[in-house]
Amino acid sequence: MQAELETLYEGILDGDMSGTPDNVQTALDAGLDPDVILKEGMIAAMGEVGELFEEGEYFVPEMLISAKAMQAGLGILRPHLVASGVDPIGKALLGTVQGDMHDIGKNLVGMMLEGAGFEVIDLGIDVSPQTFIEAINEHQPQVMGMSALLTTTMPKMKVTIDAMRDAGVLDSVKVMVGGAPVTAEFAEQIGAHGYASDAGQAASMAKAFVS
Ligand code: B1M
Repeated sequence: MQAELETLYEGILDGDMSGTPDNVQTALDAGLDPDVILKEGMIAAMGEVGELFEEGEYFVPEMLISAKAMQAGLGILRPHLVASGVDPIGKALLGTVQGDMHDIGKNLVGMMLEGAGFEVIDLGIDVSPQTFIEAINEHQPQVMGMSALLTTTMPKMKVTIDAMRDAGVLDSVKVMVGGAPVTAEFAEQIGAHGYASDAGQAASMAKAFVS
């Protein structure tokens, strides 16, 4: 791994909140592709954080400070992932499902959607089915994205879709789902219109939905 990426990776692993933005900037200054910085330097580091948690070497506080370091670094990377000055091609509603506090992947999806020209309404984390429905009625988006990182919160995607159907709003919006435990098969089973494995794919899918 290139030295700049390695420093960035290690910094996120160590939860270095103040150093990570500088490490991202150094990698950019070295001419590294923002996508490589994101995937190989940052997302890969969070993957190792997860492994260390599973092995009992990291606990929730370590996961949390690594996540904060990652978020701080994303602040520097954001303008390089998001195009500016583009007229919106549609509205996209986004949220992490009820009971789930993970938002880094969702935030990345939001950035990529903005980069693809969408106006993004991000409802945040722990979003109840009712909140999604109220936001659909208020904002009339063409696309809605739900994120879940826990096997225990994935079922909330189905609960939300069922509630949307009952409220009569499912036909007005294309629903895509994603997050580490989510699969294409699961998406089909719960009646989502699409599944995306990463933020880039989510943006391409959303574009296809509105074209
Ligand atoms: Co959590 N956590 N966590 N955690 N955490 C995982 C998910 C876990 C896999 C760790 C592990 O055991 N290996 C595990 C889940 C196990 C399972 O369900 N099978 C886990 C656990 C158990 C927990 C707690 C229960 C721990 C506890 O309290 N005992 C707890 C739950 C809290 C809750 O939500 N109710 C918890 C808490 C936390 C923190 C708060 C400390 C923190 C989150 C902070 C934050 O998000 N602001 C945290 C973190 C950081 C992780 C790991 C280490 C990293 C997640 C991450 O940000 N990855 C994670 C381990 C792992 O994922 N390997 C873990 C980087 C991010 C870019 O990837 O979100 O997958 P990801 O997004 C990807 C794709 O999935 C996709 O695009 C992104 C890439 O471009 N994507 C979408 C995501 N959403 C999408 C939506 C789309 C399309 C694509 O369309 C709409």
